[in-house]
Amino acid sequence: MTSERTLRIGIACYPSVGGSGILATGLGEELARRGHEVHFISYERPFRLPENTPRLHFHPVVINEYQLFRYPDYTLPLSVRMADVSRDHGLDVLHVHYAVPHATAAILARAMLPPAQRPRVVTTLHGTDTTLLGSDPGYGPAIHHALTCSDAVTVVSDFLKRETRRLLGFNGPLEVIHNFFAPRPPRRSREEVRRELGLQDEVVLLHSSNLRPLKRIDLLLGTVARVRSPVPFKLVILAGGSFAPFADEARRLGLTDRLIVREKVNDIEDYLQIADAGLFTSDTESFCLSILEAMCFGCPSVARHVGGIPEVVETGVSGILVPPDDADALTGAVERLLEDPVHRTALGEAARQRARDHFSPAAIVPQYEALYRRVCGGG
Ligand code: GMT
Repeated sequence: MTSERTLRIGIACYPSVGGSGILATGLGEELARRGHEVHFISYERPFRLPENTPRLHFHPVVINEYQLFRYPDYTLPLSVRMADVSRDHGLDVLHVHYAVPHATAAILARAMLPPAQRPRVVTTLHGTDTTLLGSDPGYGPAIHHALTCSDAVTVVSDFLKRETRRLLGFNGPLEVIHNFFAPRPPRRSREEVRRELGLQDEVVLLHSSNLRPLKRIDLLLGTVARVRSPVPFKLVILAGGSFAPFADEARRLGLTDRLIVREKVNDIEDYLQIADAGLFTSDTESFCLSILEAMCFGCPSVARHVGGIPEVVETGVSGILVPPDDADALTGAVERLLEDPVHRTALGEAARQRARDHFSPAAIVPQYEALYRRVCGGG
């Protein structure tokens, strides 16, 4: 903690399994650890947010479902809660993660307050808020408006900065602050987790995601099905959603005995610690927090050279990136990692080092603190 005044910071995010919520939760925790007062505002307690932690508070948004409305509205109750928390706790900054609907609600909340009680609004774009919703004519103009009205806008990669300019036509200042991950100590030993998964001497290939279409689970399963290697291995999927829609395809590809699926895992570190290599097949990622989570445990990943992933992984050094449309290259890279444990360990150690040097709380959180102080007029 520095000798500078500590800040009162509101954080709005999605509470469920998802990269932007994980990042926002980790940031709040780190800010509280550094002496700031942090107030989370969301419809549910973010799933990784610890209870009973000094300076860390949670304010639920209550949504009444009126028969009158065909679609329940979240933006207005969220904005009212943001305004209440800002006023009651004298927030300096309202930091909103994922533009829709958080940035719009924050701008409205600020406008509802008298000038002396208005917090500064910082918006962090995470990915699909630009790349998907940004080009949707039903959302784009509202997102553009909220960005224009924010006191600062950050993006999680250079890639996302370029896409935000291109897709949203937003010409205001955009600051790149990469994601970070602060792993918690695993709750169980490696042996316990391997036993739970029924593993003997297999190498563990890990995939973790929300399984949405852009994660390309078809390509993930197809890649694993094509692997020809004498090395025994299992694909462990940590699914942020239901795997049921993919079960038939997995069976058709003969992967039933290869595959271990765990849905909605809270203690992700338990599984990360036993991962030998990661496999990520997304069509695009603005950053890919899942790859970083694996890197923190010395696990190198194979992924497609898309979006912001090359900012996270230096190919051939801390992981392997392959041309986006080369399915054979994905399989080849997996086979190489399976069969060459020395290379795998070298990549994994470089990945762990890179995560520590570039994407740790120590490297990233001071960038957010400096930004908050700047928008608050503190230099
Ligand atoms: O779009 C998603 O996959 C979910 C989204 C989220 O909010 O969880 O992920 C985005 O934000 C993450 C955290 O900044 C990034 O690591 C992901 O790459 C990004 N997803 C995409 O850009 C597709």
